[in-house]
Amino acid sequence: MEGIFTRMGFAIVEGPEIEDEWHCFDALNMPAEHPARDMQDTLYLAAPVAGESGRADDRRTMLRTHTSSIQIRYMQAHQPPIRIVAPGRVYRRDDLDLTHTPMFSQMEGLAVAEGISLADLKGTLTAFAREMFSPSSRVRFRPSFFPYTEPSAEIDISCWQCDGAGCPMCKRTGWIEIGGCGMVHPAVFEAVGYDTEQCTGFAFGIGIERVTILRHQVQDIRLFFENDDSVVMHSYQLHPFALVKGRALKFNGTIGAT
Ligand code: 2U9
Repeated sequence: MEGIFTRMGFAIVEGPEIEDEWHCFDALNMPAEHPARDMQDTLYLAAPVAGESGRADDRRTMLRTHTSSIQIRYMQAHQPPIRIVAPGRVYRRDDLDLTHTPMFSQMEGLAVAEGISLADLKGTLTAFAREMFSPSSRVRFRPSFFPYTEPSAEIDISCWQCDGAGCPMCKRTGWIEIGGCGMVHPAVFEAVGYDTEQCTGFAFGIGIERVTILRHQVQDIRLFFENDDSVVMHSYQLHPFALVKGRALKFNGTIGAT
């Protein structure tokens, strides 16, 4: 995923997993008591930790619920034009099942400049889908709501198994949801001090495990975190430079062998 976006001119940016509420919620148009915060309930630390800025008021209390907080930090430090993707682990209160874990990974993208439009967003996501899934992929936007984008949409990709005809993989709909997106809400630009008359931007979020599950027909999201040898070795076969416990494993050709 990083390769596809860097080839389109996006820089990769990372940031802290322990965050403060302002970077995770307030700056993204989710003030205290906003109902959207309920859906992003997370783990709070018993005692705040000091942020790397060293400022006395830089106290971090929670695990980030999305990597948008990275992009808020990046905008505070850089003026437009910007084009970044922010991959990383995020945390949400969620019950474990086949498709949900309280920790998962996402990649969010953000492009801000004068004249950026919804057409740029759709073109970028279509180019991503054609490299990631199939050269004949099409992208569909389904209207949705997020406090930090307006308008907002869910991103559907035409099913790469049946090319939209309908099959078990797409539950006979012809479409597969991979994330959400929209045009950045002006309140977000105001929070970071950008001129809302000068610039517009698009943003998107894609679940990394979700993309992997779909591409490789993984049956259960928990397999990614259980450290089962056969899964680890199989992933290594797919990605020969995969690191396990900090060292590269050599694959001897037999899935399941260590
Ligand atoms: C900034 C402003 C807006 C990022 C966005 C989504 C919609 C979204 C989900 C996809 C699957 C999270 O991993 S997931 O569960 N994300 O639906 N994310 S718009 O919007 C931003 C980001 C940064 C400054």
